[in-house]
Amino acid sequence: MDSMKIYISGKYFSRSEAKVSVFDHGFLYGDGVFEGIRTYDGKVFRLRDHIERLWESAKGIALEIPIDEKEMERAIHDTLAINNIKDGYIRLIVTRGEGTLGLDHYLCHDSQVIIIADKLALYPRELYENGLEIVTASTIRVNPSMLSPQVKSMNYLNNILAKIEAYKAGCAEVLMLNSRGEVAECSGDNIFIYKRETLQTPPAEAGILEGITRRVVIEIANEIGLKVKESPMTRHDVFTANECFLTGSAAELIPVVKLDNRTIGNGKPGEITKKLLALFQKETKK
Ligand code: PXG
Repeated sequence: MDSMKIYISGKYFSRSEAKVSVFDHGFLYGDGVFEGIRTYDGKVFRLRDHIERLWESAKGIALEIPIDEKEMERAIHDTLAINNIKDGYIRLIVTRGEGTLGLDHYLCHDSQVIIIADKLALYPRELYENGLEIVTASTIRVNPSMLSPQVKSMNYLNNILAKIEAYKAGCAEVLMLNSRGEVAECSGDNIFIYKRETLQTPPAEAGILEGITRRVVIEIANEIGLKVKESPMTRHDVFTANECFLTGSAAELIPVVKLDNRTIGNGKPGEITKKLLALFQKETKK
């Protein structure tokens, strides 16, 4: 669709004209940060949280975002308006900018701010109705002492390598363990289980991206008096759970019914999962 208008550092470009330099370290090294955000009926969901996370990611890699938060918010709303998108997906990207072929970040200039507003590409409806089957990746989630998974950086190769394993296994998502062998998260979603009247999800220390959807689900669970535990989990906990689901801005909540070909609970999307999804969707309409 070439009617799409993409924001690049204050100007709008058609899809075919939206380009950055091949000397941008975002391109050369994945040196930059991003966010993926949903908009529902013209309202950007948890925009403050996403902006805060973007600024934190940037701080984590010593990248200065060339505009301030207010300006970013304005640019996001303008991009949505120009593209006439009320329900959709927003991708924010901030690159390190043009530099030399060397690694030196301090030689880079002209950091680019990019905003893409698009229609949603969701998991097929039948996966929400029947639940996902996932497999465990042999690709270990990057250790936080090497590169923090809290930094939503433009280098997603760790997650892509895991996603390739999902594809090879005929699955839409894949479970990633951390270097201690504990459950971390999926390639682009956080994971929850429900067992013994308790909702459980791996803590930040497991080496995860602390998803904004994850946070909202925890808030909702607290509001309805559901016990929530953020504590280390193993595959055993998933195998023996009554319910399992994934969370992410694009997916919202999606049920998981099999891990490594082993049935979770009764093999159908669980009641708590469905209830939380309904409450989450209510939250997006507020
Ligand atoms: N973990 C990882 C590693 C992620 O990349 C999430 C969890 C969920 O976070 P939020 O804040 O969205 O609840 C993500 C989400 C996409 C897409 O197009 C999503 C992500 C990354 C790349 C693509 O859905 N991140």
